Amino acid sequence: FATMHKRLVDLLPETRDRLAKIRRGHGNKVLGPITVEQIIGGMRGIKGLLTQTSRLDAFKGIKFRGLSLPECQIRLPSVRREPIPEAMFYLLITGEVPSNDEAEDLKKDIAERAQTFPNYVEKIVNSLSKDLHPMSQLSIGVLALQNESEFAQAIRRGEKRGNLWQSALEDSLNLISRIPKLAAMIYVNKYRDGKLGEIRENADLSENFCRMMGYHDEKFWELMRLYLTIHCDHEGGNVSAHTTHLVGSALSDPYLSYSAGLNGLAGPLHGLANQECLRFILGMKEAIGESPSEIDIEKYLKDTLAKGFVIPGYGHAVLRVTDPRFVCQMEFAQRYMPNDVLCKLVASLYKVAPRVLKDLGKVSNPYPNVDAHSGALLTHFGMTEYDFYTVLFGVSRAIGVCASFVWSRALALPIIRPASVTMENLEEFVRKT
Ligand code: CMX
Repeated sequence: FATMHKRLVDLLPETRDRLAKIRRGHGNKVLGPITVEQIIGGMRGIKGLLTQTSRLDAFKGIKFRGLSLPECQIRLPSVRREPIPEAMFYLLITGEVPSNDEAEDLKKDIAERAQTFPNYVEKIVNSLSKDLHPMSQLSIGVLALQNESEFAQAIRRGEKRGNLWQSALEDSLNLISRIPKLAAMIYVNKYRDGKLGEIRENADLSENFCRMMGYHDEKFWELMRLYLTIHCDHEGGNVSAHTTHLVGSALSDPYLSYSAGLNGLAGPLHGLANQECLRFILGMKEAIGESPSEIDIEKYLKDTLAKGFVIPGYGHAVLRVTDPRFVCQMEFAQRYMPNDVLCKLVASLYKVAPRVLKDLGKVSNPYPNVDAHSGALLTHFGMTEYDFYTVLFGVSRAIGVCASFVWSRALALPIIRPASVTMENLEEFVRKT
């Protein structure tokens, strides 16, 4: 990773200087008001975090270091059509599109690190009950890797704050290279015969991840590249990124921080929606058949809502349009599997669900999010074990939150400690205004 490391060293003084200038010259300026509704309503729209790696626009969707998803697909080094995950990490860390050589250099480094998976973690993961949810297993595995943390050692020996980004980067590269094996172990232990597939020295992270899980179809490796690209980062306020950032601000190392982030990702309103979507599509197929009419779908959705359930894969806390991450999965489906029954059902649902949700009159965004499509694509290639899907999300999200972690330490961001108010405080405020 020598080239990426060198680039980061070059970028540091200039980036630190930019932030210092903003702080010195404009620290007192007001960026926006905070309403009572925002305090009660999950801090929606409050700009309170500094995240370098990506920015989410409510109408245009995610931009990774200023590049939209389609731009990443075109510009980042790729195998076949989709970017390799290593290239995405390079982009998120440096803000620059790597050359093929630069991406290759990082790919080699990550592949080498993947070979050094600690034995004791293997033993811990292999000893876990198969009944334990794969996300709990992943979080335990990442926590167990913490014994390897160079960041924790640097803290113990009193390393200067300004230098901590170096060990943060080391830990991040180790975590990103080892988490696919951890996830693959969980997969083969829970759903297969416990034996990991062989990996290739020259393969990218996606191909080797799929090989370890026992998938040998090149199109599946390509789907995994797409999956790992679109789930890696979604600016700083989502639960998994925010949690990782919050825990990291206490100078907990990347393993402690990301294990906490994974626990947030495992929530049904966040990453777990991934598995719920496929369950929903399968339930719908069971109830109204493989090619239902729009009227049948509408009735099914209304019945679901009447029972008090949400429509998984629809809605978003920030987005107000169809998620571009949904769109590129739909394009993948149209390109490779135009006749797939589940993908067709996803497309039919997309024609009806926004209208039904709009009619409720309370849903801020009635359009599909990233989770609405992935299950149907994975099922097409034989990955039907939907309670594993959020683990794939977890493998991908490590790329974004680790890049942010490195920058948070490089910029020596302080411990996060917002203030809270009591209901009496709010009532007093309301009386006075
Ligand atoms: N189906 C039914 N009702 C929905 C809904 C959906 N898909 N999306 C929102 N609503 C409802 C909310 O439950 C809320 O109802 P109440 O006021 O009765 O509690 C109301 O509409 C307003 O909510 P909102 O402002 O539109 O949405 P939030 O910002 O509060 O929540 C989200 C966003 C994603 C949690 C929500 O849309 C949802 O529950 N969606 C389904 C689960 C899902 O797909 N999650 C994955 C998110 C993707 C990610 O993690 O990145």
